[in-house]
Amino acid sequence: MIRYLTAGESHGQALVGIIEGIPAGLSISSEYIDHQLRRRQQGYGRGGRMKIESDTVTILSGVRHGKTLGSPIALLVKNRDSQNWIEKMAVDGTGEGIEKISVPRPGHVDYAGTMKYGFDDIRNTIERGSARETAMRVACCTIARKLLEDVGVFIGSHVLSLGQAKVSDRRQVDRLIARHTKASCGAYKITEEADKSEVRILDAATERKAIAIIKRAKKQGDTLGGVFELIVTGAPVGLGSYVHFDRKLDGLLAQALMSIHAVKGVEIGAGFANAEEYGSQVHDAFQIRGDKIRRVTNRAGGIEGGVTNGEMLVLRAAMKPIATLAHPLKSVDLKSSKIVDARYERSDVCALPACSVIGEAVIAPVLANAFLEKFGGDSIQEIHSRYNRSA
Ligand code: EPS
Repeated sequence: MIRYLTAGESHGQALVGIIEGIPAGLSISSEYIDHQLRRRQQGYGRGGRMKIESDTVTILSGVRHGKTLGSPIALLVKNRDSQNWIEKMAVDGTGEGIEKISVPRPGHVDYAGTMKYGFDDIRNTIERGSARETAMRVACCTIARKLLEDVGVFIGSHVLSLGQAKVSDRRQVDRLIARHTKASCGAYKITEEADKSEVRILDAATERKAIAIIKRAKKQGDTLGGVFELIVTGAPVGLGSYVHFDRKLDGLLAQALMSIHAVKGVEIGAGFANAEEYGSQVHDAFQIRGDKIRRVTNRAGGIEGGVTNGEMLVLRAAMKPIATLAHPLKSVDLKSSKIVDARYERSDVCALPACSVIGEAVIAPVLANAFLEKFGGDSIQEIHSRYNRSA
């Protein structure tokens, strides 16, 4: 099975990752991963750090002549900004003379993390608590994503709402999705379409409104979050399981999404709206389309009982506004116990577009594992022959 680990502090020398369980023979290149890293850096509302970084991956092991070897794949993404943090982030020495941070930002992990580890400097928590770590997650997960694409499973995303700017005509977006998901790369076409927008919103009027409120939030020293939607096409019936709680695909997908910094809500299909309706308005009736068993609607979001049902997967995630505020809330100085303004640390006004790219990435290993559980093998050729035989 695929698993991965990341390490690295936000302003340390580099982020590193190891992903293992990727079968042999998968074509992969650093350019392919870099494209996803670039996408993660985009979006209207990002802060100064993204002007410094230009994330690129170095593949250190597990790939030879463009193909995976079945061995662990080690990855490296350098932090360009680390040049400005050499003394503050030095591995050696005592740190004498380096200013310690004692004022936590409400909403960030600063307070809880510092209490947990008994630090006398919140910097120790800030560094690993930062969403910078998601750069390496995207790098690792993109390899699992490539495996899915090899067997025709494509992931896409778009932003549904950003603060109060909400896509009002859902039907228009659904028509666009229906048109685009017919392409051979399915849901990825949605992502390419969303990438044309600085806020990854598919509807021009909402896009304009979103950009305007980010500008306003910036002026006010405030931040914004929102909701993004993930779409997966090409997933066959029967991925995941209903037989045990920790094998249910919806639960596993929700865990992966909830693990992204600032994601505080996950919905499968029309989850919350379904809760307000009668069952007859919610469940997706069967129909025969051509020679295929299909559904009239897809309110379940393509998963029933923790198992894919052959329809497109639809998931949504809610990101809270970033906790670092230029116009800060009240905090407490842990050294003096005095109430003071929270510290401002350079940050983004809105990172929702990046978050949707990270969402695409983190669900890839979950789906790839479900796929490998059913059709797995040691090499891509073996997987293809097992999958084709099942079709
Ligand atoms: C991020 C890098 C960070 C932040 C952001 C995400 O860089 P820095 O801390 O140097 O400004 O821009 O992190 C947060 C929003 C956060 O709250 O930690 C990145 O690479 O995505």
